[in-house]
Amino acid sequence: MKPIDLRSDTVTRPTDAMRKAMAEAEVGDDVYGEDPTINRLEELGAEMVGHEAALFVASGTMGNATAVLTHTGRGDEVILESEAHIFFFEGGGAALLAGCQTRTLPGDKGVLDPADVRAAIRPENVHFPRTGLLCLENSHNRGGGTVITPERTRALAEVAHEGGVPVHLDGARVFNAAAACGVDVTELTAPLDSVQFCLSKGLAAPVGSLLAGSADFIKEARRMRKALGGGMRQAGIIAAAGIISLTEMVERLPEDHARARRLAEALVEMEPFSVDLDTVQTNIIIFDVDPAFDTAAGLCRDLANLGVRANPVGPQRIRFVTHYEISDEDVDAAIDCISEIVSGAQ
Ligand code: TLP
Repeated sequence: MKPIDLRSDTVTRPTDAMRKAMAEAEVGDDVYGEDPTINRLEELGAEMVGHEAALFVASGTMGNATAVLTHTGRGDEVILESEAHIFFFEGGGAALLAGCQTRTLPGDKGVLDPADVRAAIRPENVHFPRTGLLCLENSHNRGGGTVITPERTRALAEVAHEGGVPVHLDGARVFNAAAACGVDVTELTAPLDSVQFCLSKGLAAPVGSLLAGSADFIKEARRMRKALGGGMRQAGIIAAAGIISLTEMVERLPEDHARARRLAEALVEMEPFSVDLDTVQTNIIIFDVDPAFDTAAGLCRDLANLGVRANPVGPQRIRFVTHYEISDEDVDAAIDCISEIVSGAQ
């Protein structure tokens, strides 16, 4: 059996069209602004998310770090949802690189309440840090791929802007979120001051993310990217794959969502697992394993022995992610493997 890799949508390999585009890419020195393929990708990306300009960066983490650095000053406070990727999984970059402290607020399945954000924005007072930035995450990874709707996005932007605070979106999977809401992605991105979105998750490029915002913001972000060592040269070679991501890979995302749903519905039927189907809105499934049955690590080991790879995200919690290398047959085979383990243990 071919291995079924549900660890992440980052595991996808470039498509044949991407490899061809990469081999044929026209390139130049991007630090001089002379890589035509990067320029094309940046223009296309900015236009798609409804912003003036965009910057090609090596990763989602670099895009988020560049955004935090560009928006804030030392000692500022950054408001984040308490399970946000920027807070949880990015090496403390906001503190390490931007000298910011983080203020986390619990969300409902990863989604912040505008009233909580309003209450967390610091008034002017010599004792307080300045609230420098609000970061949102759509879809929300640790929330289970949950979505912030266009209405909630606008409401959150409004309270932040009323308090003079810019808003950055960690939109690593924002095209998944838009597909789930059935809206153009601009509904989720245009009301915000900057957005980072990944080409190398569900969109299957080998490398890269884009950071989008106003022309002035991106001009400054370009300096920050350089300071982070992210000024690349003939990187049109990789940007070429990103253009295919945006032109060919966005439309198929609902297939991944349907497969995630099917997998989640099968898990719900199995005694040792609990999954909140309300959270299964995109291509991520997070579910809990009854400790009387096994630990998350133990079940992942048993699954790996049967050719299904998955990551524990807590002692009793596992994440599955669907992507373009997971077919309907793979979903069936994964369900069979899980059933086999469950029935073997009884
Ligand atoms: N997430 C990865 C791991 O880091 C957990 C994954 O497998 O899901 N924002 C969000 C919401 C993300 O999920 C990720 C990657 C990033 C940012 C960072 O992107 P990269 O890995 O390109 O730095």
